[in-house]
Amino acid sequence: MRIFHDDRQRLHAPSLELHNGGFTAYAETPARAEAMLAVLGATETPADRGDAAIRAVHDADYLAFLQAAPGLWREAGRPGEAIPYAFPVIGRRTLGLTRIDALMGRYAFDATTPITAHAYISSYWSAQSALAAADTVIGGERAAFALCRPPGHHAGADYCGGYCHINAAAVAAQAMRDAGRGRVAMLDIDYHHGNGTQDIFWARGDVFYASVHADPATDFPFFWGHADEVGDDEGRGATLNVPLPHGTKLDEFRRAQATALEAIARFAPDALVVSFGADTWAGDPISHFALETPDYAVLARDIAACGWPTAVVMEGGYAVDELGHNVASFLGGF
Ligand code: Q9C
Ligand code: ZN
Repeated sequence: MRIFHDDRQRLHAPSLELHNGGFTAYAETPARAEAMLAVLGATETPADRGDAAIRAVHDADYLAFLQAAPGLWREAGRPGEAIPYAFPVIGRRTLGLTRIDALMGRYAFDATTPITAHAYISSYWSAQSALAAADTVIGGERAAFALCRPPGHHAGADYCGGYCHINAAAVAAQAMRDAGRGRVAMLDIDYHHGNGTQDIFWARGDVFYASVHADPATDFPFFWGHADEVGDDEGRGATLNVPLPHGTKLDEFRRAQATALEAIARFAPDALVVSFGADTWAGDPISHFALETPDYAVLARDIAACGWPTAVVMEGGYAVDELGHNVASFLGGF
């Protein structure tokens, strides 16, 4: 399987994150990409397809902000990376504020996603890797892998969060639509619900979003991913959420994924984008499922058996030492 990754995806390297009331080492590190590269072997550098496909998913003012924020932070006299702390929760006007802290809150939904000087460039190349995988699949290959890091599925059209700034999987799905694939499905099997992807396609009937994830009653991102969220307007019925409890093992996860695949099959997609996270692994330091390394091959075989051209986009997975093996197991299943 062709694998796409650009070295610039490893520039973004936040130092700290707010975790359970204190600051701890940032979990989403460049070492994650290095761990995958060490096990997966040869990768290809994606071509630079420009930012039109990124702009097809994200708002222009948000993308301008991502690029400006590190400079505004420095101009405000701040050391280190830009982190928000005040948010205009539902009902507050976003106003025309220009203070960096106001902008940070306006364009983020959590405080765990610093905008470093390299956040945009790393996320841009992560999206280019996803676009290369999408093009490969559109070109006739059965499957391709975008070794995306930073991840993307928590980023919405105009917000960052959950370690994500640009939603590479959504960019890939939209690119497939723009390349003439009439119906595109997305299967998200990261431990966390992909709230950004859900929001982006919430009111659209041409992109089906199905997610299997930890119950947001107990897990991040809390405010999205509940079973009664099904989409709206044209998109009503084109969102499916299957929340699962802590301790979930292969059998239960596989059944939930089968439910998602059956719904996708009824949608009859022309192509599939998989948001794959290995944070469902039993030893993941920030998650609470209990999948084992060989389980990923089982899940991948179930997906591959559906026969849809599939671009796999990397999302989470924070047990760095096992990450490469978990990803290799999954890709091997194709
Ligand atoms: N105290 C992805 O897997 N923070 N993002 C959790 C726990 C956010 C995970 C904090 C986790 C985001 C792509
Ligand atoms: Zn995750």
